[in-house]
Formats: sequence, C-alpha cells, structure tokens
Amino acid sequence: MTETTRTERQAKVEGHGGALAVAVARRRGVSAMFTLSGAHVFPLYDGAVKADPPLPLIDVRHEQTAVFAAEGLAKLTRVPGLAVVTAGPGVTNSVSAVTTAWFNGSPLLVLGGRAPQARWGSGSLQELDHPPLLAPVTKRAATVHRVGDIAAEVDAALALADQPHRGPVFLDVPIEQLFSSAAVTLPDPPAPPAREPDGDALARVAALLGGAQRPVLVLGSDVWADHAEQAARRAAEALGLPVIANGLGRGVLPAGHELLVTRARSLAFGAADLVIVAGAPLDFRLGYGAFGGSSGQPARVVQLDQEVLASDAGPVHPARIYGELRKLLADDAVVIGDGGDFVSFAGRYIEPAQPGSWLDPGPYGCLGTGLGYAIAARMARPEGQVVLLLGDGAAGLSLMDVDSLVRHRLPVVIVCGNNGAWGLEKHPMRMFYGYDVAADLQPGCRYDQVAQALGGAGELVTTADGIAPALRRAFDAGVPYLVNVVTDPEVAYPRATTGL
Ligand SMILES: Cc1ncc(C[n+]2csc(CCOP(=O)(O)OP(=O)(O)O)c2C)c(N)n1
Ligand SMILES: [Mg+2]
Repeated sequence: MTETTRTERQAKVEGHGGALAVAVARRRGVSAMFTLSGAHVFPLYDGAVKADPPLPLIDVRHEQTAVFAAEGLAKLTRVPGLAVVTAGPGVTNSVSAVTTAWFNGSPLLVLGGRAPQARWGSGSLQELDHPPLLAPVTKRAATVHRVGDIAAEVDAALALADQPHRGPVFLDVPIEQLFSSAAVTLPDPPAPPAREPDGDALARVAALLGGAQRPVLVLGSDVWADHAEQAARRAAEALGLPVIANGLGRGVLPAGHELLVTRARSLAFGAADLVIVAGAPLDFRLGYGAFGGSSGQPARVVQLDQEVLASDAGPVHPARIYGELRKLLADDAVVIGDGGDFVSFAGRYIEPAQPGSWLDPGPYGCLGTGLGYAIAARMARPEGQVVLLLGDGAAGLSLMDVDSLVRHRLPVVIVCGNNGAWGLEKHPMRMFYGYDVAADLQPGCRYDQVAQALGGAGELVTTADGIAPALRRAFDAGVPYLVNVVTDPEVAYPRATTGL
C-alpha cells in the first residue's frame, strides 16, 4: 500500500482490500487482528504484516477464540476489537462468540471471507451467504461488494460498533474484491464523542434520591466502557450510596470499600426503596429489575464464607482455592472466569481492586471464552498478573489455545477447578430428578499435562495446603501455567437464582 498524499487529517491510500481495511482499522485505534487462517482472507493478513508499523496478528486454534480475544481486548482497552475469519465454517464457528459480544454490548468488528461473487450460486468452496445468519446478533451484517467501498464500510462499521449501545458488526467481502486494489481517501479519524446528560432526567433522579430511605446503586460494565468509573465512585461516596457491581463495573469501588455491598446483594435489593442502575441491563442477574419487598440474613452467609475460604477439607473445597488466590493477587491483576460453579464461587470471593479488571462471559453465558479472554488480557496488560479461572468442563472448549498462548509468548496463570463434572448442571439435575446424567467428566483428568504437551507448564494439586505453593510457582513461571486443583464434586454453589 502506498500513501500518496496527506492533508492534515485525511490520507489518500492505494492498496488491496486487506491493506485498506487495516489502514482504516488503525485510524480507529484497533491494535491487533485475531484470526485462524483461511485463503479467503489472506489480503487482510498481508495488510497487517505490511502495515507500518505492522498490526499484531494473533492466530489461534478455533475461530471462537479469535472473536473472544477480540472482544476481551475491546472490553479491557475500550477500543473496538477486530477478528478476521475465513468464509463458511470460519464464520459459523464464530457465531457463539459474536453473540456473546452482542449480549455484552462489546464493540467488535468481525471481517469474514466470502466465496467469489462472479460464481455465486454455482457451488464454490464454502459458498454461504453469511449476513442473514449474523444479522440477529449484530448491529449490522452486510457484504461489501466493491473493493473501493472497503475503507468507508470498515470505518462506518467500527464507528457503529463503538456507538452506545455498543455491539458487534459483521462484514464479509467476496474474495475477488478483497484481492483487488483501489485508491481511496481514508475517512477522517473520529472526533471523541461528546455526550451531555439529559438535565431533566438528572433532576428527576435527584428528586427520587432525595426522597429515598434505602437507595442502592448498581454499577455495570458500561460505567467502565464509558470512562465513567471515577465519576461513579465520586457519586457513590458523595451520596453515601451502597453499591452493587457487576461485570466490568466490579472494582470501581475496590475490595473492602465500606459502600460495597455486592456480597449482601439479596438483602440490599430486598430492603431497597430505590435502585439506580448505571451501565447494566436489567436481566436475570438483577432479578429482571424487580427489587424490594423481601428480607434476608446476610450475616450468617458471611460467617460460612469465612469458613470455606480456609477449609482444610479433602477433597479440596473450591472456595479454598480463592482463599489462597486472594492473598497472592496484586491490585492490577486481571481475573477471568470461564466455567460454572467454580466461577460463581470466584464471583463471590474475588473482589477486584480496580475497575476494568474482571472478565466474565456476561449474560449469554457461553462456555469457552476463557482462553480468548486470557490472550486479550495479557496483550492489554503486558506486565500485570493475568489469572484465568477455568472449570474442567469449560476447559474442554478452548484448552487447545494454550498452544496460542505459548506460540505468542503470552504467559497466563490458569487455575482449573477440577470437580470431574459439569457441576452447575449436575447438581440442579439431581435436584429436579433425583439423579443426574450427562454431567460427569473424567475425575482427576490431567489438564495440567495438556498444558505441558502444548508447550506450557502445570501441575496437579490434590490437597488444600498444596494450593498456595502451586499458585506461587505459576505466577513465577513466566510461561502459560495450569494449576489443576482436584476439588470436591459434591460441593455445589449455593445458588438463589438459575437465570431460567
Ligand atoms: C457453550 C455452552 N454449553 C453449555 C453450557 C451450559 N453450562 C453452563 S455451566 C456448565 C457446567 C460447567 O462446568 P465446569 O466448567 O466444569 O464448571 P463447574 O460448574 O463444574 O464448576 C454448563 C455445561 C453453556 N453455558 N455454554
Ligand atoms: Mg467442573
């Protein structure tokens, strides 16, 4: 690609479709391209490696990991993520991850390859019309039919993805267009959005607050996405509002803050006469928005929590893992959860010290986000701790991507809560039917050896006092390291809601 002229804000460029897309993505702040190889999208790779400086290209072992990684990076850096997937199965493999970004309101562009337009209908390799499949789970899903339109379409797609309410956008480009060249003027770099609050609405909220006896403030992921974390903390402290945080809103008030009542949420919501919800959807995680009118007994729960965090029980109680991890976590650690009960325990016991440091799959609840989010976290935070909490079931959906961590030199601590079961399904099924089926996994399966086989490191832990030294070795290892802790299959997370 050659840059022929440059005015103060505009640049004229000539190049193939891939180079044009990369040039525009760069101007929008995109910092990496995640992919799994396919010939339909080769020009995008060529555009990435020949850009000056090159756009980092991270190739993984499943398209959904590529999209999860792009989404994870978007969540942490607050800049749209970019994933590139090949035509047909590359696109269909990415659908669950795109849907996760849709549910999470994460800004993301997925660029797909597409069979040649000239032969459309005659049965070329992987000839599938993708946009109708992606339309329900994206803000826009479309085909770019001319190479000359790629720059403008990619620019508009990234702008749309990043516009509140954020979300994924999908574009595919027929192979002959992506390989062709055009000379275009790159769109202006975006001006930072200026958003003014609605004064009338603010006055109404202030009046409600003035009259409330037991108000509660909920802080969700969009508080972080909108760079409002400091304003939110100042507001909570100035008004003395008890805070419940979820998603990337966790850490806006650090662990131990006197106003943070996340762990007594049932009591707080039950007693509240006003709930102000900032940056979080009113879905099943917030009781569908129905609050107040009930009572609870949080003190007893807290006592029980303290017991299990220090439990010496054998087999290991999963909460003991968090009792140990809490002592070793630095304030800037990024913690990622992918799994069932094991991650629910983490939600209860691990409280981030800073905002933008907690990655869960969000309300789509798709198992398999873990390795992609871990790749993203290590890229976004090259120096800090990155800890992936992985159920043994969830491990099966993305563990091959330890290979991607190894190849791209991305050290991450992976803690596998290995209860030999799809625990979050096993226990409810027993409750409904008195028995369970299709819920068992191999007891003590050596996921640590899988990590070793893929070029990482790891070890098996079967006793409570073995956890802390193993975690220390993992943090010191400097390579992807899987601590495989065999936990008690009979321990179920004490769940008040199922989301159903
Ligand atoms: C892609 C996908 N498939 C199935 C499920 C249903 N599901 C939710 S939690 C869970 C069990 C997870 O098991 P594991 O990761 O071992 O964690 P545990 O509950 O045992 O701690 C399953 C199967 C899902 N959420 N996502
Ligand atoms: Mg399990």
